[in-house]
Amino acid sequence: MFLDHLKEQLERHISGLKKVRLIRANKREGLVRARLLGATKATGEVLTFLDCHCECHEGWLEPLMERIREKETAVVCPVIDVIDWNTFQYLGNSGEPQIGGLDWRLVFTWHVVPEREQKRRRSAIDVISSPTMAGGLFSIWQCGGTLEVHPCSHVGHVFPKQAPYSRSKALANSVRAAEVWMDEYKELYYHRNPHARLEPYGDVTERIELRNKLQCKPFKWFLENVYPELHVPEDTPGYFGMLRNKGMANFCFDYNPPNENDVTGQKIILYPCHGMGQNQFFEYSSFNEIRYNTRQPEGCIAIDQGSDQLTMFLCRENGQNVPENQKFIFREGKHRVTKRGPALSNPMFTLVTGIVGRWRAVCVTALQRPNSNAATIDIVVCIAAASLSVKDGTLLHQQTQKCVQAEKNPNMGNAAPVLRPCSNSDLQKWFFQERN
Ligand SMILES: [Mn+2]
Repeated sequence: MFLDHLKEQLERHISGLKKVRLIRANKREGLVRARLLGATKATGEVLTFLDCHCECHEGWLEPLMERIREKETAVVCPVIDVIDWNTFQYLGNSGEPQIGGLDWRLVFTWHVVPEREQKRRRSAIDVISSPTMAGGLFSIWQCGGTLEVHPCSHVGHVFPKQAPYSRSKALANSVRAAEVWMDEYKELYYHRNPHARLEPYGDVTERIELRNKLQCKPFKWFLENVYPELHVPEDTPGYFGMLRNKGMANFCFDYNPPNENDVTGQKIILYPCHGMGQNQFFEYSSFNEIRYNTRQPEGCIAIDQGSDQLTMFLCRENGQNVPENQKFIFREGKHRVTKRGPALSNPMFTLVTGIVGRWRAVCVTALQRPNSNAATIDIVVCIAAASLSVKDGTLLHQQTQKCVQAEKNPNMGNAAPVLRPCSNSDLQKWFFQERN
């Protein structure tokens, strides 16, 4: 009853149109399988895909066709205008079109056309190179194609508030994309989504064979040549994951951005560590930033002037300097470490006394074997000591010279990290952990 218009009514309507065929699936297939079904039945030279909740603007098709004729390896998208979810009003998009990107959760993102691309274009009606297309597709680039947005082609689209069907395969699909296309960079995805490592993603052998057969380029090439705006995290071991407190055991840095389109402005809180990455994923960079980089653009923790609370700001652009209020020193103190070991079990103890590397070793009780050459000595035990750099775990905010401290109730609300004068308290000791 509710969907009657998709039955006979639809058939009747379409039977009056030239060139249009209605192909029905036997069951609800979802977006991508429906597209593939259509593609297998299509007979034309060019495939065009539209969602069912689209409305094409006048003259939308010609610019796309023209570009494909000019360059047959180009995959061209229209500018996607918004159709209001409540009223179905067509809201044009007057500004510069946006292009597609992705973040390290492999979630599709929109962003403005970068300067280098504006410079490359010869006119306002020239196509715009886009790292990904809506949905997040990117591998076309690696295999010799291009993804482009044509500013002269406009199609309206209702952005659904949520998918109308279960998307239980979404995680497995992301994992497949990471496994087939991202080479070693897939680790950056897994660090931010530890549960994805456990997801059964089926067999990707055929997809890898296809990639090899088509001689597709490495993901590194894509990052450097197509998407240099995407910041590639360093993810140095020991400096990413959950940021846990030592005094308030089991409490971690946690951040909830205000919405999907804006990462900034909220305060960092402390919440029981869940080990799922996402909101509790942070990375300490070699530039002394604490980055919240599960999303694009990336957030960096900062201190608002005069405040003792930690707030999310945008990180600098690649190549720019780190703002002073975003610099935190994860302090490393010199600690004296001693080791005691049986002689000769470790090459560092082969000296009777002396310095090996940064170890100063003293070996005691040298015995002479009864029946051996007089020159041979066995060393029984060695004690070695060294001053090693070990993380002491305090996070010093450089500008204010205060330390980040965990507090239960700093502001009548959630537990949160706040700036306090540095002390030796365990509440000021922090450490990164990849997962629980
Ligand atoms: Mn859609």
